[in-house]
Amino acid sequence: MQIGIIGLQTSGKTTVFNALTHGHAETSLGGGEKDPNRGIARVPDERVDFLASLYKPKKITYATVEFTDVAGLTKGAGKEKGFSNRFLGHLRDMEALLIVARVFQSESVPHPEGTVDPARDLDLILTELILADLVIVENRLKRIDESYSKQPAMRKELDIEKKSLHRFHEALENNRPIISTVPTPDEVNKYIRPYGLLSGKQMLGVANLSDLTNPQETAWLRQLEEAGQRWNIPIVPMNAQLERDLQDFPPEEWNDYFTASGLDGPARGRVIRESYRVLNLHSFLTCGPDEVRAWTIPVGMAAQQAAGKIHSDIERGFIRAEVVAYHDLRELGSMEEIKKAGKFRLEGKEYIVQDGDVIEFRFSV
Ligand SMILES: Nc1nc2c(ncn2[C@@H]2O[C@H](COP(=O)(O)OP(=O)(O)OP(=O)(O)O)[C@@H](O)[C@H]2O)c(=O)[nH]1
Ligand SMILES: [Mg+2]
Repeated sequence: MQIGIIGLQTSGKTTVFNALTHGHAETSLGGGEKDPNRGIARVPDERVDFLASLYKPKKITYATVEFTDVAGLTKGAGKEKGFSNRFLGHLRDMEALLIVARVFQSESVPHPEGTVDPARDLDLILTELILADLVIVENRLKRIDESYSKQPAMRKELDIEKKSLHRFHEALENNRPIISTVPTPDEVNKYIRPYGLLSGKQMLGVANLSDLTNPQETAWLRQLEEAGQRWNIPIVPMNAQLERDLQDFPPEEWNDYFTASGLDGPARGRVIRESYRVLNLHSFLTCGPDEVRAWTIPVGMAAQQAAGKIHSDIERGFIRAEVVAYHDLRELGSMEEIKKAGKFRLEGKEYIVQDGDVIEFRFSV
């Protein structure tokens, strides 16, 4: 599961990337196409922490999300020929986009639009994505019409594709992203990903701010949140620079810094959890003396398929799942107490796994 970080130049994409992945990628003052930074972020999970305190396992494994920090977008880049192939290539395989909008003010960091205005920037980014997608969709529609005579055997498939692309086109012409048409998984796999249609990806926004005790920044944040509502993009406020810098200090010392900038605490966990939510993912847990682990699955996945995340043998030889709800375990404190209280469930292969289920799979091969 991969998330691409995009935004205008100097919005703080690399700083956000570093804060999320504990990275040390070089930040800049804008300009130039660089190679993307890639990194893994651990999903903070108090359920894993609690299970680890019970089992004292040899190994603790959290769920992860992979972030890719791509070079900055510029105004006008989505028009006519669209984004560069390099830029699109880096983003094609991403399942979602994390859009960074700049709320912080800084004399020493030039803003590509001359002034700070994150709501305008979000509109600008969405407009560029929509324009770039329009170019791609229109070209593809032209090609399809040519293909009818060249590949008559493909007619049925081309008809299906054309119908989807027309739906996308209508949204784009009305200045709406493709994601607003609620694309089917088939449309994502056959058209949105291979053609690199960026507005067809799930989106999440980060408001990169420095000081919410400053009324000007608070006002900009409000405007950005309103713009986010119009585009249906959730916005998470984050002081990325501070979070990046505090990583080298013990968490006990963090509080005062966040309070001073008008925030409750780090946003890292929330950004990662929101990423999970927009991607429609959640976790089930396994535990024992060897390992306590969170496993990422799509919401709605049945027990047998979920077992396949651990090993294909367990999926094939699936007998049943022994399931304990995390909150029951937390309340009762141990597996023995769970058994006494009868909170232990046996579930079959069709059972829809819930977020935080603690599972032991029974299987035979
Ligand atoms: N004052 C202040 N400076 C920040 C903040 N976030 C980032 N910066 C600075 O802004 C500059 C740009 O940050 P980057 O993270 O490199 O921005 P970017 O979006 O990756 O820039 P490009 O990759 O060039 O498009 C750097 O000098 C950062 O140190 C912040 O919250 N406050
Ligand atoms: Mg950068």
